[in-house]
Order: sequence, then C-alpha cells, then structure tokens
Amino acid sequence: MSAAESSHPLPERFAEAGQGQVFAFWSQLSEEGRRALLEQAAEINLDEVARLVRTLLGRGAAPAVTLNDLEPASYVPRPESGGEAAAWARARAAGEEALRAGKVAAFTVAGGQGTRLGYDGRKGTFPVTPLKRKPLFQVFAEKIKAAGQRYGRPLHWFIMTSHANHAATEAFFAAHRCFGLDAARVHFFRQGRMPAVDFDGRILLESKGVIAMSPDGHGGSLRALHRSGALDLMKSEGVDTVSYFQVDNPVVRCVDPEFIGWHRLQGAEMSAKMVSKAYPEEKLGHFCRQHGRLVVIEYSDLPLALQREIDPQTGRLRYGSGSIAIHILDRDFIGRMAAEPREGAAGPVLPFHRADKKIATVDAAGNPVQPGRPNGAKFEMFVFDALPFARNGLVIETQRADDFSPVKNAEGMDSPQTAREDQLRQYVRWLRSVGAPVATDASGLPAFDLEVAPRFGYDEVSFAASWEKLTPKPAIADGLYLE
Ligand code: UD2
Repeated sequence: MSAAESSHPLPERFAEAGQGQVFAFWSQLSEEGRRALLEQAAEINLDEVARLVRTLLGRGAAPAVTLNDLEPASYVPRPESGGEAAAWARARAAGEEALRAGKVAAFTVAGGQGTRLGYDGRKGTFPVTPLKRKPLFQVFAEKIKAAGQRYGRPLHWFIMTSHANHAATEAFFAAHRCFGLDAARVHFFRQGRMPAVDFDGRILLESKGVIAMSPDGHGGSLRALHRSGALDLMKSEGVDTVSYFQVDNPVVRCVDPEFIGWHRLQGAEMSAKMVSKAYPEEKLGHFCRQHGRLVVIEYSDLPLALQREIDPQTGRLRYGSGSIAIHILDRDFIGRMAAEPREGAAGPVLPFHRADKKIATVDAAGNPVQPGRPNGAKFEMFVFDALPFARNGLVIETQRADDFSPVKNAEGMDSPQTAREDQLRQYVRWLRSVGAPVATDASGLPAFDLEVAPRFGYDEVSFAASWEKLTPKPAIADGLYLE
C-alpha cells in the first residue's frame, strides 16, 4: 500500500466493508488516476450499498414490489368524463393564482441514457417539432417563457442532468442563449450515481481505476434537488410547488394551472396525472392502491394477466389508469424524501429497484471483460415511489393529446414520427377551436406541415387569446408558422 493510500481513510473503509477490490489496482494507477478513483469512491454510501445488497440481492431478499392487496386507485375525472366542471374551474383559478404569485418552478429530469432512441444520452437536443425542427429543450424553454409572460412572473426552471451529459447540456443552452430565457433562472445540476455490484454484492470496476457507476434513477432527483442547493434557492425565491416532467415529451404542459390548482386545493404533497391506457401492454406505470396507500406499479412489475384484466362492471381495463410521469411535488415534501437513510433510522425512504445487466468490467488480472449475459445489478430509484409517503397524494385525469406523446424509440410507437403527428393534430385542434377550418384525414392529421410557436400558443387557452388578436388571419396552408 502506498503512502497516499495509507494516508487516505477511504481504501481502508472499503476494505472493512468487504469492498477492498475497488482498490485492487491502486499500485498501477498514476497520481491522477488515484485521485479520480478516490473521488468516485467518495460518492458511494457504503452503508446504503450494504443495505441494498442485503435486501435486494441476498438470499431470501424480499421482492421490491409485491402485489398482494392491490386494487385500482381512484382519480379525479375530467369534466368530459363526468368530472365536476365547476371544481376544475376552481382548480384552474387556484393554479393561475399560484403562477401569478411566483410560487411554481418547472423541473425536467434529463439524466436518462436515451438508449432506445439511439441518441447518446442528450435527448433534450433531439429535433422534434414538425416544421422548425426545434429541439426538445427549446420547446420546453419557449413554453416556460410564454407561461411566465402570461402570468407576469418569470419561472425558475431546474434541469437534472447526468454525469455523462451535464457539460454537453450546459454548453447546448449557452450556445443557444438559453432560448430566450433569463440564464439566471435556468439551473442545471447533476443527479447522483450508484455503483453496480456483482451478484455477490461486490462493487464492480469498469476498468482498473474506474468504478462501474450509473445514474441512480429519476427518483434520485429528490436527493439531487436537495444536495445541489435547488431547494434552498426555491425557498429564498418563494417557490413552494415543483412541476415535474420528463425530457422526452414534447406536448407536455410544463406548468398546467389546473393540475397545480388541484394539487394545492387538495393539500396534496405529491400529485400525478393519469391517462387511460391505450392498450393493455402500453408501457406505463399503473396507479393502484395497496394497503390503503397510493402506489404506482411499473409495467414491468404487473403481470400481463392483470394488465389485461377487464373490469366486468365497466367493460374497461381494471388497471387501466396509466402514469405518464407528470407530477407536482411540494418543495418541503421533496426535502423530507431527500434525506439519505442512516442504518436503523426512522423516516420515509425511497426504495431502490434492482436491474440485472451486462456490466463491462475487469477480471482479477485487470483484463477487460464484456459479459454475454447479466453479471451484476444496477440500483435505481423511481420518483413515483414517493407517492405513498405523500399526505393526500392525488391523481387527476388528463387528455392524452394535451400532455403526452413521448419520444422513446427510433421507430414505431412513441417515436419521433408519432410525436410529430401528435403535435400536428394538436395544432389542428387549436385552430378548429377558434373556428379556423383545416382539412384532415380520419386520424386528425393535416395533409401539410404547420407549427405553432409556444409564444403564440402553448395550450388551447393561450392559442385562442393570440388568435383573437391576429389581423389579418393567415391562410391555413403548407408551411404556416404561427409565432
Ligand atoms: C417511464 C415510467 C413509465 C411511464 C413512462 C412515460 C419509469 C420507471 N417508468 O418509463 O411508468 O410513466 O415513463 O413516458 O420511470 N431519467 C433520469 N435519470 C435516470 C433515469 C431516467 O433523469 O437515472 C429520466 C430520463 O431522462 C427520462 C425519464 O427519466 O426523462 C424517463 O426515463 P425512462 O425513459 O427510462 O422511463 P420509461 O420510458 O421506461
């Protein structure tokens, strides 16, 4: 052991925790390599890793998700599906009031790896609009700016990145001057990471001096908001309500007054939007009640037989209430959920999920190994696992067309093509709502391209307001860009 190693407490702590292999190649590393390894090692909470190994990997480990005592959760239906219109109007008014008072911040999780889209972890830079090919981040930036103008209070926007895409994300915004937003109100922070372990619970090295680390899941956003100082900043700015959405969804309403209003009027600490699943196998979480608490059971955890089960009373899917990953969270609730658990300490703890993966590593001699089948596990937290801990957790219905068309796959379902078509259909609906005729096919698609800039309209209400002021009205034709 070298002088540098013996003088540093970390290698000894790892050895005591049975993780000494992390420093197996120490003597072969350069000074810089050693510093980098120590830095990585310092990110790791060894008690937490030991707990996860015991509870998720150990013999007799309890499954992370159980299905006993499960029933569908209730939700607040929209007026079109029988909900009370006056209550929705009250919610809208309350949400608008909160926006006018500057109490709301937007929050995007953009730390995913974007593997399915094949876009190298920088999904927010993906060009997504039909005509102008604006990237996802620009779409959100313009919606957030427009909402700030509408309510007379510019919004703060928090963006969670990963270690892999942080620098590229910041550079992208800098190159585009934050797409017209005040840079002082756009905040980037990196999410946490977790080490991958083999099936005996030993932390894996990716190479001799690099630990195999991966993002800790979007649930890690709660800790990262706290750690980065974002929660303190919100407090000093009078923000108490956080509007959470994913980077892959161009049609999302980044701050939806009805949703914000329902959350606040119901005194909820966390709320979620639901849509009816389009088909039983659609890859959405399921809103359920379990042991009296609101939970989301991910599509991969709910057996297909249950996903396909029909409720005989309604003739519809029994577990048809799908989570589209749009939430409102109270700032103080995030703070409570963000505490990293200490062994044996009480308090709410966001659970980790285990995912078995093929993890590139090194053998005992330090030679690279590319496994052909899973050789270890990664650990991730999911933000919706905070719901059961929330006081008055709430689910409201939304119309899919107004909130959800994700870009996940290169082709087919949930692809750039489907998102493009859904944006076009949305513009057509807005135009028709103000009486402008647009010819479409049976699926609502126009025969030509058009686009509406968020500053002209980012929902039906803001679109109608701009349209009314527009003179003369433009011809609805190929290439129409309303801005
Ligand atoms: C997510 C939900 C699913 C449904 C669907 C809607 C999970 C586990 N499932 O499925 O129930 O709501 O979305 O679109 O979330 N991210 C990070 N850091 C990470 C991992 C992910 O920031 O460590 C972000 C990622 O950039 C993206 C979002 O979280 O914005 C969703 O991640 P995903 O694509 O892995 O989730 P998906 O599509 O399996």
